Amino acid sequence: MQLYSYPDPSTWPALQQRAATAEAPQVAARVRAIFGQVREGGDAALLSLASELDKASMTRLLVSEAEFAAAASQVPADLQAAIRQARANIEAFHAAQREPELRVETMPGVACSRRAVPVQRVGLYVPGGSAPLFSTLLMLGVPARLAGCPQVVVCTPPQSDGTVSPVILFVAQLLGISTVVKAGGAQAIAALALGTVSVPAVDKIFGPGNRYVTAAKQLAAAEFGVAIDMPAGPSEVLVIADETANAAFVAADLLSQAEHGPDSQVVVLCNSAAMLDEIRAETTRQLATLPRRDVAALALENSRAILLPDAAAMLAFSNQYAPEHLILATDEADALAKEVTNAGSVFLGHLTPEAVGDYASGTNHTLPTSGYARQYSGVSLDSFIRKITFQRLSPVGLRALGPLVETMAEAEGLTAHARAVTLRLEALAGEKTTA
Ligand code: HSO
Ligand code: ZN
Repeated sequence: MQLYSYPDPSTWPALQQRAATAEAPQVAARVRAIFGQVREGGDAALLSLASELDKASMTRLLVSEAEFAAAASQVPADLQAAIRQARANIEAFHAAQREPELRVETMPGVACSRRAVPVQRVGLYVPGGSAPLFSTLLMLGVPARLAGCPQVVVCTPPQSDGTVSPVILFVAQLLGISTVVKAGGAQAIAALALGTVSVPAVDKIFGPGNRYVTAAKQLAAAEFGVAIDMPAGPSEVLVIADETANAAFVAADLLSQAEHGPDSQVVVLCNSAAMLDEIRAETTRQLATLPRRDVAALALENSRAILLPDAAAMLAFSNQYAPEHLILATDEADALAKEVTNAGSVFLGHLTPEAVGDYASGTNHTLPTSGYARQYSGVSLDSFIRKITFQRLSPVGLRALGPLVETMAEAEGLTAHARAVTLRLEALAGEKTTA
């Protein structure tokens, strides 16, 4: 971890930079080619890409009923119990996000309302690779189910033996999701955007992935009319620690982000030189004991430990950086939390590691990275619904509002708009009825 002592605020933007993605043009070209292959070849292209890229030889893409049936027995009882509690917590937090239908009479006889309607077809991407993240299926599948999305399609890369992790299948079953496609990478996103015989096309694609998946989601959004949850980059954490922090806890938090991948971003801010030294020493010590220490060590090479004068400076830095995860490792966490303006999800106090939000506290772990916390929220129930507005005018409403709309339409030179009102007002005038 690089150490910076009291950097001048003019140098902060450089310290807040995320690692550049230099290979972007090649990635985009490769992704475009894969979209072409999937468009041309459909299921056959997906099978041949699985054999080429995942080293998995398969004859069918969809997980079969027999595979689902065999899954639960391969998941240890304690893991099943943990997953059930996590699911209950995520469900409780997301169910509470439901809003009642909104009804407002803006003028007498002018009734406006707004109703939430689920996105009809959603695709959930669950990364596989070195560590299949079944927790991501919980984080996406629970709100998709609560929102009532009629079609939920999961894509996840096959392991080299052509199977999908039983834990992922266990979670899918728990959530009542029966369409699980063995496809990963850009080809999975292409299939969800374009549709194939086995993979239904969807309206919105969710989920994290490597840079090919990310580029594919961007292409799907830009050219194929599919919505995506949010732009995504490597996972990141920023910890604000003061002299009340526990160095071992902070180090463990930094490493839990670092172990995700070599491009993970880890930043720690501290107003005490002694505490920051301890945190760095503790990080080095704990790193050596991690099975994924090679990955974490690479991430730490690009990570920063920054000494700042006080809490105000640390908050100002963090708000500028807009971290995906923000940990407030201080006795003053509640007071500092009030000043947070840019962050994906915030972890308060010494007993709240990011890990609890990653799995089971109830908040969502699909969060904006790369500074997008300035503009975007994390995934929530809202991500799976649209709000449709309705209005109805009574005769009283039309008589009151109609003339105003005629005036406005004429002022914009839009005669047909005015006429759509005038004809109705005339019809009302011709009727004997009042009201
Ligand atoms: N920290 C990751 C989520 C995750 N952690 C999944 C463990 N499993 C991105 O928010
Ligand atoms: Zn994590």
